[in-house]
Amino acid sequence: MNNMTNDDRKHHHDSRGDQRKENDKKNQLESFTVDHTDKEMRTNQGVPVSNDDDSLKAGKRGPTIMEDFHFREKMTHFDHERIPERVVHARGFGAHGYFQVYKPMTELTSAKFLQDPSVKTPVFVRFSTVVGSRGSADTVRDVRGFATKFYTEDGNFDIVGNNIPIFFIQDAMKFPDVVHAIKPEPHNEIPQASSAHDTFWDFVVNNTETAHMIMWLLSDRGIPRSFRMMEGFGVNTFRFVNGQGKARFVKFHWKPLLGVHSLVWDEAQKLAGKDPDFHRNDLWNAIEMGDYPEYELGVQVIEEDDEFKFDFDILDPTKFWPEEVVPVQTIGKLTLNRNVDNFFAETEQSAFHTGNVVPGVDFTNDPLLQGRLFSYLDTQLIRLGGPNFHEIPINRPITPNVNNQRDGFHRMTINRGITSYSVNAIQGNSPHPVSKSEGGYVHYAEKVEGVKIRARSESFKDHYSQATLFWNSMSEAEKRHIIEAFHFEIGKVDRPEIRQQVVDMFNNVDEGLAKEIAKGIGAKPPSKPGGTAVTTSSPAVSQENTIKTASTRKVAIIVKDKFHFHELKQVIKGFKGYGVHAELISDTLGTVKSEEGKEIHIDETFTTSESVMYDAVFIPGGKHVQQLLLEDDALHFIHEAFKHAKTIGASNEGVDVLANAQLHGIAVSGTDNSPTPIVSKGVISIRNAANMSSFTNAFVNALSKHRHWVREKQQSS
Ligand code: HDD
Repeated sequence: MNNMTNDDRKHHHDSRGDQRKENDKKNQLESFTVDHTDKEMRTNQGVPVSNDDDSLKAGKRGPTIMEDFHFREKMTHFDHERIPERVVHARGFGAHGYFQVYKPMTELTSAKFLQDPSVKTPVFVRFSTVVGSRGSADTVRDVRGFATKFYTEDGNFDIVGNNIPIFFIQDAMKFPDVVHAIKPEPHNEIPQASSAHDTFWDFVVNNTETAHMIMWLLSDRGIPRSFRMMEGFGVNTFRFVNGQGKARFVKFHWKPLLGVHSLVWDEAQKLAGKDPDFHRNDLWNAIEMGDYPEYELGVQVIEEDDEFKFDFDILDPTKFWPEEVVPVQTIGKLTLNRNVDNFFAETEQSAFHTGNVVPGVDFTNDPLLQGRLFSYLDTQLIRLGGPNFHEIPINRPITPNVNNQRDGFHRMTINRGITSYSVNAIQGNSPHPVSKSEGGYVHYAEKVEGVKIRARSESFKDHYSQATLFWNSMSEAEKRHIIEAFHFEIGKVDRPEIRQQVVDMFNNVDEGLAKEIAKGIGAKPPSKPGGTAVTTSSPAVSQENTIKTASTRKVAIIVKDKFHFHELKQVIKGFKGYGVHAELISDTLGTVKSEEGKEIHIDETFTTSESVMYDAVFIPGGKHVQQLLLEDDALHFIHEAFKHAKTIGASNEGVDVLANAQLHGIAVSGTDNSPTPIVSKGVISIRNAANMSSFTNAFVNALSKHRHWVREKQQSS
């Protein structure tokens, strides 16, 4: 190395930089990974084990003896194998991937991972629900966590975000309060994973800064279709700082390439019982099948000089920056392409922290963020059992951590050398800090002055304007869903006075909304005119305007013996071309035989699955229809899919099943043998099966719309 020229050094450095890519974290994790296939069993002390089934006893029917070190070791480890769940976001699911920036972001930030489009920065993401315990269900109404750890060459950078761009409260001081209110009530620990109970709504009506967040929580955003189909937001306002030291305010966004889509409430509740792991399964299977979820990283940037130019305080975490006012620039893409090897070791032990930033990213005085900067580090000390959790493989940066910190529970590193203090002369003051120009993290030199005071800024006092803005931005269907969510949530509140207070509080958002809420919960309509002066909307927040695609959606195909093979085959082939997946459902597993005598394998049965697990349903023609017409399970399947506004299709005799199901307000194809399918509010039917491609195209087109809300309207009217 001593003979290296400067150019050599640069080259050496660059090529190391190139290697430090996507696989750096994977390789690091692999050095900790073990696989016991074909290995002989040994104790934790490495002693070969001769019998793992029987404890050591004084006689075959006698008591176990103390000297059975193998039994004691095995049992002790088992007795201690649980750790505390996260105090919030206990239930989560993680995956690995990588991030690539589209172009150098040098003007905005010096963050190294945002400079070189050829570098793939390894990433670990953990999605979560907030309120429920580790074993609760995925599809409950809740905010979803979207926490991302970038393993950059300058250390770990975490965006610890949610799928909603704002928060319940403005000051971290109130975080324990909102969490105590929303968690199960303390006397009986009921209800699990739900905000629909008295203490939460008592908190809401007595803390009106929650109004805006409640609107989002009760909107479709509270029940995502998939982790792959939700946005992520850093929520808090951060700073980007460039190489010249110029700082700007920034908000982070994740935008899913599959668009933002949600379940309907009835479906979400049923899924919570039928498949409590619905979102886990969805993410795991998508990655296993190579449908890698992708999200673009967006940033909204506000110049320091413009800090006070908005009609909201840009540091208030109960406010978002409407995209129409502050555009989102997409600057790179995250791809999730690898499932974990071990849930506990990776997902459960992952520890995120808003304070994990790298040079080029800094904080603001957002009072929620300020409190978070304390909480995340603190909470890991109890959850992960001490100060060395950064040494747990999933949490290790891919850069070395070199400092004078020593000892503590579960220390893994063996630090050589006798100095663990600074300044020292014995080891030449190693390790030594590096200056800003050498890459050392230096906090942005924001000028701060003020008297010590426990108070809220006047500029945080408006609790309703953006709640109205959000309401104004909703489509008719989204508004209807919000009202129905209020009816459910408040319908579960026992105290009538709280129910009335909810009506009165949300009258401040919109009078029409308050009146509708009142109707469903036995409360009085608001007694005075309501609403705010806001008449504008932010179309970007309506899911109606999101990306729509059928790609990766899942269709249930119902078949019994004597279906038409050629119809099924053509449709499945057509689906494949669009990236749509199909599963075959019948009343037993095994195989069914087509009219042509071909056998196909069944994936699920009416016992193991339900329409709520699919995006759409299709019934091919054939004599099997005669039996399907008598099958309650098949009709139930179709009715539920219909109720949940899903795409439904049938060909040939299959159409008889739809006709028999009496789908309200729907036209299906008659016996005229028309070559074009009939498309009626998301129900597609064709009798002429000579060419199934026009049917498949119409079906996939309907599927890409996600749901056909117009049906809900006719059901409720
Ligand atoms: Fe938090 C976990 C997101 C406010 C304190 N939070 C946690 C996780 C996410 C968020 C995604 C789970 C991370 C993981 O997967 O391990 N939290 C947010 C967002 C907030 C927010 C977007 C609003 C902007 N949080 C917030 C406040 C505090 C906390 C105001 C306290 C002052 N959050 C925590 C915590 C948790 C946590 C207690 C529990 C487990 C953990 O940190 O590791 O520290």
